Amino acid sequence: MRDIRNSLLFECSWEVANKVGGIYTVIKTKAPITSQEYGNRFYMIGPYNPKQANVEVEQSDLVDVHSNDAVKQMRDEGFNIITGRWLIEGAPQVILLDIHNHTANAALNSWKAQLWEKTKIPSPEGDSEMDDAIKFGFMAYRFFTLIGDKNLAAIGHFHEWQTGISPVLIKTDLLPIATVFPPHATLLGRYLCAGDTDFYNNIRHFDVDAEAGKRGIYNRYCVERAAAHSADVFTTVSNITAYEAEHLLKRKPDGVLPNGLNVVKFSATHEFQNLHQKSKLKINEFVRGHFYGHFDKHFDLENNTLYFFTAGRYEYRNKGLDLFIESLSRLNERLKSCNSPITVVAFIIAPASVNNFSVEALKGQAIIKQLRESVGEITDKISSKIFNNALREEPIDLASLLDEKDKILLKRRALSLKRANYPPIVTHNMNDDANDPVLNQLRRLHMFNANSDRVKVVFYPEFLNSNNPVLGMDYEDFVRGTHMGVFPSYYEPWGYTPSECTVLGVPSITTNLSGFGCFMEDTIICPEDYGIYIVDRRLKSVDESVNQLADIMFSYCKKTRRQRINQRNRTERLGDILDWKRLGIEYVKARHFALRRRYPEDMQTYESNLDLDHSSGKLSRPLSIPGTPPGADELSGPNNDTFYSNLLAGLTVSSELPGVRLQDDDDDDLRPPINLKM
Ligand code: G6P
Ligand code: 1S3
Repeated sequence: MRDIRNSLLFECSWEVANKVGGIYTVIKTKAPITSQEYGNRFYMIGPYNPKQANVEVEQSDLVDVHSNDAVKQMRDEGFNIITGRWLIEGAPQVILLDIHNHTANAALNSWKAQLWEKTKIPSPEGDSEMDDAIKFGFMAYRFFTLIGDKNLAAIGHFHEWQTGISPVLIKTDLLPIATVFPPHATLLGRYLCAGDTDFYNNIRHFDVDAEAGKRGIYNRYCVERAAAHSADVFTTVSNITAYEAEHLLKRKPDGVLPNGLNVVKFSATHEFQNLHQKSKLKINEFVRGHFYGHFDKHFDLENNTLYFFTAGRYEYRNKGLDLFIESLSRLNERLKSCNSPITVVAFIIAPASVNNFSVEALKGQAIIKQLRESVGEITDKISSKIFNNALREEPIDLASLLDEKDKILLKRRALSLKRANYPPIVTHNMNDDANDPVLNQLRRLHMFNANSDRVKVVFYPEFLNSNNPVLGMDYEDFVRGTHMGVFPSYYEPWGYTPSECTVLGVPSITTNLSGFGCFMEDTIICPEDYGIYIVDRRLKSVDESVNQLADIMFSYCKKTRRQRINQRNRTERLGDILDWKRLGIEYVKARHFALRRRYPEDMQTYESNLDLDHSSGKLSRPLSIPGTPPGADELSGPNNDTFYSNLLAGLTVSSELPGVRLQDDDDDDLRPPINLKM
């Protein structure tokens, strides 16, 4: 009989100690609760990227003998495998497969032939991403063949198509490994949405093979579809992607596993509010440099400027950059026509192909730095003059405080603030400036940061980093300092960006085509009360959605500081419902179902013995019960008794969750009743 209680978990992803995009956030933030549940029976398998692994992984042997032996055996066969602990919270054990070593490269053609023989999945020449996925898939599969043993229960959880070949091979060769496969997004969905297709209205009618072929992704599509059909349990991150997967991959997912975050709460709300102010001052400093020479009574950083931003992968249509810019232009007109005192600085942070910061962007920061230094020196001199006069009890001659040299210096600094041109709309030299879609739309809408514009734009085509000379801030600090995140995506399986804003207490705008937006709509009666605004991109025309987005931003501009502070408090309280301590439960269910499907008899025996622990005569602990996470008693998620009694009833296919009780927040005088859906 298999040892179900001590089952091993192998989570495979391209982004283990290798940051590419959103899945890195999923696996990294989830690691603490999974480590708590599985301890040393939890492994993460990924490709070996020396640049990142060398700084993120501490090498060591694996704890479990079976797994260690399997690695040793593969090394004897010539493969290069790095094992150790990923230096993140939870410190999971990692197995990193070097897909570029000689043995793996030499085996590629034979693996391609085997893949065709076993599955009829083609792998034509010249698709290096497919080649990498094949090498990774076969190496991971080799590992699974070596740990497969008649007493061992093991679960392989494979994230995205890049790791999809292993579950296909596990199925075709009937290896005794229980498998779970979430594609996160579908390849075809992403490609179709990025074009001009009316995706959601036509989703039932696509000739999927032909569409994949037309876009040159047929072989990868085959891997994704085969993995979806081979896995014991097929899941997605949201209901909207479940719907998409059903039509494009032709299997209805068994359940939805929403993406969580590791929520770290301050004991008092003023702490995160203070951080907002601190970060905002840093953004102010950048804005002073970027817009030097253009500050007048209408552009008042201290009291009447709001920072909106969007950030993410540069997918112009999918991430809704088109909608954002169009709505900013309408917001600009509205603010102008009502003579609003508010200026909005809108940041677009999306990495593009660039050749360093532009001279103009660097010059602005340098000019402001010089001005600040000169004013600092003069102020020091003045303060010591006043001090010495006071010490000698002499009257202060105000006219002599500034000497001639200082006056000339200040005049020179003031002259350097004059500029003939508008402040730039982009901070970098773009490699393809003439064809860049963001720049072209800004040009078309005449959004050039003119003095009269009430909405200014800054396109920052690089990831934020505190070491950068322009806007040198880490992403989290930057988000904290802004007033609102705007993510009007057209294609967004989940969308971590608004979710991250929420836990940082920053209101955000999302859409009812994003997994996160739908989840919030399903969970909270009125998300707007909590600073989660959802633009309708399903039933409205593009023009109507643009107007709705502009309306939301315009209403936000009319809020008082007090109202903004209150709203941030409410937004921050929502963090609890996005915490892995709560959402991780869906993962527990998915693994349980995979075990049931893969080892039905062992599970039946196990479950029938579950109720009575014969040694103590007491009720035993349920399967895979997570250890109590720190602070879990404070968390108002479902209690374990209810959860485990519901577990056998099935996975959650809709994202409806049991109700949560949010902590009261006494200083929120506009607090609405807690309106979460039950
Ligand atoms: C936080 C700080 C306050 C500050 C406020 C500014 O709440 O604790 O000291 O006044 O932010 O808010 P605002 O929405 O104007 O950036
Ligand atoms: C995908 O990353 P993306 O930004 O390409 O996976 C993420 C994690 O599940 C998800 O949040 C996002 O919506 C998807 O699009």
